[in-house]
Amino acid sequence: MLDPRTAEGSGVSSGRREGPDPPGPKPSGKGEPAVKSVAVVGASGAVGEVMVRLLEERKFPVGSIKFLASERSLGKSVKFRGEAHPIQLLTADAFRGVDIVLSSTPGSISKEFSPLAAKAGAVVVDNSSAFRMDPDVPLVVPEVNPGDVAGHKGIIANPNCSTIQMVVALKPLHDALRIRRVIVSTYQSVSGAGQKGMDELRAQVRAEVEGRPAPRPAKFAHPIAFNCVPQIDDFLPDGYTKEEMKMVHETRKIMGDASILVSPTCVRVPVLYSHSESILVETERPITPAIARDLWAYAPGLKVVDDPSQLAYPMPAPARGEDHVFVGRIRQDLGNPHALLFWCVGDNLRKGAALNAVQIAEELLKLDPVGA
Ligand code: 2RA
Repeated sequence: MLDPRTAEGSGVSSGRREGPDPPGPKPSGKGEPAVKSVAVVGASGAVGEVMVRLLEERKFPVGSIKFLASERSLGKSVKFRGEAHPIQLLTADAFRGVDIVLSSTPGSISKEFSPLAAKAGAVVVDNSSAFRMDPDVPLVVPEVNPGDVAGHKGIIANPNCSTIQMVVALKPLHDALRIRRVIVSTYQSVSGAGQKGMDELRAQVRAEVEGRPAPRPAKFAHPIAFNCVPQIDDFLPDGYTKEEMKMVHETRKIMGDASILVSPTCVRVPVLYSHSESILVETERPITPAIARDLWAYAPGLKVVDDPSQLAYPMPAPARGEDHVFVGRIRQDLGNPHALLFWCVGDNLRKGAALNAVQIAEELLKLDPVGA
């Protein structure tokens, strides 16, 4: 069953069907998941482009695909499996007959269109922040809480990039040692702010190197070239930013534990791709680097790169294009046997966004009766 709603009488049975096939997924062969009708919303954006490449790379069972966007993108086309598909206008009608929607649009667009897609019978994997804290919407990182996918009511939220990579690393520690507190400082690349963020860094670096006055900041509050900006998203009255509070609330929801304390500082750095995080974790049971390494050795989606003698540690540039979250610089806290420090790096456009969304869609396939 792809859609738990079908069990509640929405008209499509979850088992073998009598009579003519309804529109939508078709079995593609014995033992193969049924092919899906897929729509990608926002396919020409920085995350959307990666989503499309991942659907190809991971051989997602796409029966038909369409690419939807606002009027601004009309006239453009998206190449998928060697074929150019013109971008179509994002309307409620465009979701008719679609099984899975992968959406990467600003929250305001998601708020309007994701419920319409769900109403039309699709399951939406929504990359915006619009629904992440909605109690009726699962917030999923497949390495952490894949089971939550089954509780969807038509929309599944993809968490924020800085949260995703952190919880992949925290989950094995929490399961074994119970995390009490996390102190995290992020070093977030400009691609987290989309194509415009990358363009702004490149333009400012070029101007600086050529000795010209740098273009005024537009995407970021201050010049980002040769600088660090300790502000991502808007400030809240208590002095935290929205990005920081995403790390607090989303971590608790994904890990299913509201008692975890998270103390975040989010910083934009002049790096094009991949976010880095310096993390101190405090656990109920004592923790050591050896224990953490053992717990991480078989953690899904995670690789330890930690050999100071070889100057080996995770870094954002080599993490670009990688699916794994990388951890290294693993150290005991100097004064606390219940605390450990480490450095965590992940490609924010891949695991931090597009890959996680496609993995959620893959979890949906598992709910479908195989070859039914
Ligand atoms: C950023 N967290 O890096 C955002 C993207 N989701 O700006």
